[in-house]
Amino acid sequence: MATHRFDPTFTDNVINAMGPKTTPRMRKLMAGLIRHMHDYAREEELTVDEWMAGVQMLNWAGRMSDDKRNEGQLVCDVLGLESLVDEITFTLAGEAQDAPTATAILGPFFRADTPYRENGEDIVKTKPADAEMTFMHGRVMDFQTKQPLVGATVEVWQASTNGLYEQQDPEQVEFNLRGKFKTDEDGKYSFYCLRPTPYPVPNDGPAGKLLELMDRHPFRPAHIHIIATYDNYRPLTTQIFDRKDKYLDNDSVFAVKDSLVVDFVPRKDDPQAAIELEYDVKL
Ligand code: MBD
Ligand code: FE
Repeated sequence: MATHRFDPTFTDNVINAMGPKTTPRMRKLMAGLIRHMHDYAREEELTVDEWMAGVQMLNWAGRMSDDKRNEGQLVCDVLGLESLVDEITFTLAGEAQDAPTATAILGPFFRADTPYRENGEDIVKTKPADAEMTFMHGRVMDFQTKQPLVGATVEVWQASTNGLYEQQDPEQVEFNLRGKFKTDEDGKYSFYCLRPTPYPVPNDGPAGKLLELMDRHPFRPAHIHIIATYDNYRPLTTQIFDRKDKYLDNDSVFAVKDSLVVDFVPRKDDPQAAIELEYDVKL
């Protein structure tokens, strides 16, 4: 016989409906999810109309999502979930006192098939009129020994000055503002890029609707995404942020950490770039 929804055993019945062939981790994750969702609905006295509005938002996110628009992830991002999970995953793994470079979220605009480029190459293949060309360089090193890691991979991506990543913008050539680099015999990488600029996350879909309903702005501080990998070291996914940016303290996706804030400085005697960023990655 069905139990009344306010009967506390109702939630147990739903959880206990899981069969023996589920894995222990799946059983635990689903039990927690069901329990928290039921408690949430009871505590907030969620109405059918409110629940249906949520369902419609999920359906909308699904309809919008394709390989150029990762709306489900963006919805998680504006609710702080990707940043929370990142923190849980990489803090529970244990940080030494003199720690590796801090992690930050991957975000919805990563592309798996970014090409390798030569050190010193310009990733600005479609140059916007207001480009502030920047030379970014540094080393990848072992966080404990500080030894350079030779042949490490540094992958980067950034949005253009119009606030769009290459796959969002038909005006940019494919893989514009993206590249993978291998560190040289001194553990060094280098490339030319744009000084990153702040921009709003796409706000014409459910993530934008949620921001509007919560009376929040969609802006992210200027950032460059980095993934660094080397042999059997723990891969690093992170972002670095411009110290001069006005959104550092209110990133719409909650990804900023103090240790990831960097200083872009003037660069002399380089016709290709008037700005420079030296950044070492510690794995
Ligand atoms: C971005 O550019 C981004 O990096 C993240 C994490 C979320 C939305 C847009
Ligand atoms: Fe981004």
